[in-house]
Amino acid sequence: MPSKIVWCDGSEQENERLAEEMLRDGTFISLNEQTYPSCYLHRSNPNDVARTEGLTFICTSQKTDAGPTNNWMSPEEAKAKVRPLFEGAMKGRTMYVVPYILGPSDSPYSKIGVEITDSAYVVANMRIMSRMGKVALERLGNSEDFVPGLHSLGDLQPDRRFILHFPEEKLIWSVGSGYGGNALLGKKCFALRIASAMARGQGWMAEHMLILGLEDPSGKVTYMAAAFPSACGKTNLAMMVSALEGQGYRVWTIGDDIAWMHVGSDGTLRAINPETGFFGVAPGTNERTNPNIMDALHKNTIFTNVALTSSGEPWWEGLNGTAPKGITTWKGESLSSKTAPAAHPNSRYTVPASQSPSISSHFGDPQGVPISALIFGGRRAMVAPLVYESQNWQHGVFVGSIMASETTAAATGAVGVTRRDPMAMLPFCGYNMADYFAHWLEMGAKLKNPPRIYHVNWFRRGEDGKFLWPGYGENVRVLKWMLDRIERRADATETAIGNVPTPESLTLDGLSLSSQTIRELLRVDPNAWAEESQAMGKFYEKFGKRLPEPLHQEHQALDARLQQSSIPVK
Ligand code: OXD
Ligand code: MN
Repeated sequence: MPSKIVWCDGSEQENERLAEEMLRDGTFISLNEQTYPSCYLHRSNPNDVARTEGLTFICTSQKTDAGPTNNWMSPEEAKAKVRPLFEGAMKGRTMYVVPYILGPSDSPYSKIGVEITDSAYVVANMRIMSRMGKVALERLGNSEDFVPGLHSLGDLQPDRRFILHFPEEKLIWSVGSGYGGNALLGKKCFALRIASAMARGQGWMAEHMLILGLEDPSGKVTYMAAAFPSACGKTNLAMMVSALEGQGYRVWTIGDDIAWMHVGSDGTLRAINPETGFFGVAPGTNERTNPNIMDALHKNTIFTNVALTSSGEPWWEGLNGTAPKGITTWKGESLSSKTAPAAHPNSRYTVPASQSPSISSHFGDPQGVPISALIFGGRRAMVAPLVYESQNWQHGVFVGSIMASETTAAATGAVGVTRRDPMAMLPFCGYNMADYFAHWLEMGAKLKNPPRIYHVNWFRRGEDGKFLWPGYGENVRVLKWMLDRIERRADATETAIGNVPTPESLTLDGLSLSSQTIRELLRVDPNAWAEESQAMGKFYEKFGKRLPEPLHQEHQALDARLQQSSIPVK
């Protein structure tokens, strides 16, 4: 029952009109016109600052099709429960109809969605994150082939908040939240949860992966896609200023969060980025950790839940020293020890990808880019070495399936707890994860030259609790090792878990790491891994008989190798 309906065309004029309306009603706060032109701050409801996985449901007719790692409701139950929350929800508000394309407008791999929302903030974000408006309607024409998404802010009460996915009818309902992944339905809801289910049926892959190109001194670019859980540095890695630029190694960005991958006519795995913007975590972002995004953020950017300086500039912890005097927190209060931190730990920027100096010339390539390496990674203080290489596709799928990471502020819940997060898809897989593993295994068989699969960990800590690896721009050294493996120029030591670099095969010149630190970074401790293997076994048990047999075999093989290499515990 909205009082007004607006069909969004995605034009500049429409965007300006919406921004003016939001400035008037307080949804947007303007930022410093000189240093941040066309940038705005939005403060969300304090109870609505991150994805709410506990309120996110996969609604399939059979519970087992959602699997043991998803919340489930039957479609009938879900609709009966949530429909009343939509009744009259838009009374007195404007309803926006937001058509959008995920993927390049002229790509055969792209898909169309239409989001209906009563949030102008959502419209403004969707315009940055996708190809929105007229271009989508034109591509859609008379076709009915689009994913409908219904969104309303409702009353923003967590007990009346639901994010529902109906993969069987390709439909999304979300009510009670205005936060990113809960409300920008093109992102996690469509591009990952619904798309992963579609991809399984249609023989492609929708993954929680960044896409980057590593240019070598000859100018050749090798493309890699990498899956990390939320807030583990995907954006920083995708946009990295390479520490080896002087030696001719450069990183180009295709995407920072989602990869849609198809088998190309030449048998290679080809990836497109369905999005057109970056919805990144602000805290910790600075000139050292991500100079490219710092460059990009100074125009046409929406900041959400960051702090505000007295000169009208955005600020967050980790930007530059301590908070400047007179700063206002993300809640609009003055900063004190009681109101700290100034920016919410999951505060975000929404910025057009085209504004990054690192953007690849193949960003909008309708055929996508050919992927030579897939990288899995997590945040692990211990156990996982800096990098290791799987033996083959099947072993690589096993490595992805046993991924684990310490939780971050990107989702509500405890921070810093180790949880198993296969392929970084735990919160995003729209069907039974055991079937998802089976789909991965099947995809390998379709590829003529499957990408090599790696695992990395930038977060290993020494006995003093400090990070052993400098990270950020130095991570290019690890990417270079992968490239050298692909080109068969780098050595590795075979261990129980996979191939680990020999210290000499890594390019470490210019870094002052002691040989002991390097040894510790690369160390595979069979006893720690034996414990890890038990945790994997527990996780696998959840899936019962549905877990593909090849993964059981890989797990047993790992145990056998660990036993051979184990050091007796005193
Ligand atoms: C994201 C997330 O916002 O993964 O990309 O939470
Ligand atoms: Mn993400």
